[in-house]
Amino acid sequence: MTQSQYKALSVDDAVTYARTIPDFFAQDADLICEEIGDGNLNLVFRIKDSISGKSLIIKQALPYAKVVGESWPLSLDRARIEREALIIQHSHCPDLVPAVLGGDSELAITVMEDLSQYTIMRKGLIEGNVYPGFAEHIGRFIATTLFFTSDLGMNQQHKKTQAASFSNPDLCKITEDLIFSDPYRNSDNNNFTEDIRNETERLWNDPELHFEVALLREKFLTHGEALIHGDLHTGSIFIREESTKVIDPEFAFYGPMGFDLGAVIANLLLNYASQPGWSSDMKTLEARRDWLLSAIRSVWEQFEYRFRTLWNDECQDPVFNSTGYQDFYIRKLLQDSIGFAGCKVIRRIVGLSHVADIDAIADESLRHQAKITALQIGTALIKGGRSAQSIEEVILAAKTAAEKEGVAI
Ligand code: SR1
Ligand code: MG
Repeated sequence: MTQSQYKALSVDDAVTYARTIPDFFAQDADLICEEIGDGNLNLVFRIKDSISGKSLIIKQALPYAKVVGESWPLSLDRARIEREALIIQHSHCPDLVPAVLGGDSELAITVMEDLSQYTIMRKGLIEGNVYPGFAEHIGRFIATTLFFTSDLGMNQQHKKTQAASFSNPDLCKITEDLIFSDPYRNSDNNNFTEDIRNETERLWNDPELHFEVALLREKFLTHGEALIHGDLHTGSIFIREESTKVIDPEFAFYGPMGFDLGAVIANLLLNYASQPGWSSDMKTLEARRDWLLSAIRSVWEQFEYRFRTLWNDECQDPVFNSTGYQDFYIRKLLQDSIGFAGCKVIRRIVGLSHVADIDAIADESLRHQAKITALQIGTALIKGGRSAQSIEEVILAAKTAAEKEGVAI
């Protein structure tokens, strides 16, 4: 099939395609299909055998951003990038990434394992669930996938070839605009409520903040350290108590490692800021917030432990074992992660694309307060990231913002 034969699948087309996956459904299986995509960019079909219950997912990229419409064209090559990233990530962490069962680059399709027995982590956190295995899982995912796709852990000539094949300009441009530009100026892309206009305009008129954002934007544009997931928020994580699966790496490219860690930290902080809107009493609020802060600490510690172990055992380049270099690198990663986390918090409050943790809070004053708390945390992280020495500085920024909250639950 040539590119011109691309067409958006109907549910019937999805069933027909599902039947071509070798050794999956019986030839005479009665297959039922629903389109379940609720994200910003793609179609997602679940195809299920009505008798055995066996199922798979077909994800298809649309040639434009679904959230905006056809006026925002997007390359279909992101489906290939997502599929190839999933395959690489699954090869490093088979228990943490769904298996790819097939795909077609011209139709912009990836066929993968169905995870319908899992919950999207954002929803689970809003419901007040805690996940004891999460920090180990996500710390290991980030450390392992980044280490083995970086100059530390893979052949450096092969890395250059791989980086070229993961050039992802359209999706990177979304991030460059929505995360590293629009929130800091009066852009038509922004999407904020009038009750936070003063705080938003303060973001537009803060030279110290703009300087730090420029440094982070430069890192995102130029530091091809590893094959990063590129959009590792809690909507890209399927979870249940004992298991975690990372999905949706369509924003994958060779970028700065701290961007993935920052995304996870930011989304735990957004939930932290939102908790007065979801907790029924002060005791519940305190317990949930304590868990979220200890999860942030543990994600960093698990990441650091895994990354250092891989470095000590598997580093491909003897020069990188020079005394002090590993410590220097890890500190820089922590600082980058904190700065990126700050940018990723702020974009979800004033930028185009928001999160349900904040926007779905029913009580107007608690919703307002959650936005203020998030903006305070985000600003503190961006301004403090470059000098940070410990993950405790993130915890302190969150607690400091929470202490200023005025509205009681
Ligand atoms: C137009 S896409 C908006 C956002 O959705 C994705 O999940 C990314 O986070 C992107 O920035
Ligand atoms: Mg996504």
